[in-house]
Amino acid sequence: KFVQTNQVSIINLPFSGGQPKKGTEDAPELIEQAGVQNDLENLGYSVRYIQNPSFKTPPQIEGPSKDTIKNPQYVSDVCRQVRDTVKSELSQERLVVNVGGDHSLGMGTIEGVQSVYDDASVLWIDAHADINTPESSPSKNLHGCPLAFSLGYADPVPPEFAWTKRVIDEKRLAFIGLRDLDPQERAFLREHNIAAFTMHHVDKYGISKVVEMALEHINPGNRHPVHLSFDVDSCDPAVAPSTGTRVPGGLTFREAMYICEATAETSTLVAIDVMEVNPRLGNEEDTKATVNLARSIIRTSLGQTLL
Ligand code: NNH
Ligand code: MN
Ligand code: MN
Ligand code: MN
Repeated sequence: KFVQTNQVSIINLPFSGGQPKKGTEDAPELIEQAGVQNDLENLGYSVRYIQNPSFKTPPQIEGPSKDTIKNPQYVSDVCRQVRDTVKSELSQERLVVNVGGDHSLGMGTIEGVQSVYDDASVLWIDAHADINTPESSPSKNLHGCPLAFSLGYADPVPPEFAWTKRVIDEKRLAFIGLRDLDPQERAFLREHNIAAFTMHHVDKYGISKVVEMALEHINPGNRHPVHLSFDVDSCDPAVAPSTGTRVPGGLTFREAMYICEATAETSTLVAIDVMEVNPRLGNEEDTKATVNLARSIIRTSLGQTLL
């Protein structure tokens, strides 16, 4: 069903069009410079870098009203391109690491993964559920909406996003790290019985039990490929200070790494997203810590800390 390979494609996605703070477009280059390729080569991987400089085109402000979703055409065009790039790399029997950029890119990475592995599970690590529809979104920022597109909840689908489809089933999706939900997001999670582990669950059961429950739910018997989508704001602001929507009370560095290690141990990982690093927020030390967190998420998910 899925390949065991040492070939990895790192897809740099310099994009900030899904939310209002400039800067996430600078993250991929800094994460690359932190030495990710060397890390992975030391682990025995062969690395191909894919660059998407065309994403840097500044978005025009579309939608004159505060009641409509922001930059729909720009986000849609980029995400569709991302879907195609992810699909093409996975089709060559390679693993993919998608380095954002903001989390609206997730609608593209999910469709790309699902187009090659249609039974893949998604483990979404985030303070937020990113499951707003354009209509339900209070902020009208598309980085809060990718999963609504992947689950087919946006009804009607805005014309710009007509290419998106329902590509994942609720039973193949789990969250860890949630602590900032909008009303309709909470309603979707309850109504569809989605495996949603909040920080309350992390405190109550501990990270090991939570990861075990999440993986057992979406990937019983390790029979499904896994797509790990990691928003760095899942981590505590002390751990990931340079990100656009910091929420107190997040994952510790070790809890974040534990999630990556437990996923690595299943040997079912086919794709990783590392999203929402914004090097323009915070001071130099903050940026360094957050870029290094991203680097650690990547190498740990690919086995660095396992024996
Ligand atoms: N739920 C909010 C929204 O839809 C916040 C989304 N922000 C994120 N998501 N960083 O991960 O706008
Ligand atoms: Mn997110
Ligand atoms: Mn599918
Ligand atoms: Mn988030």
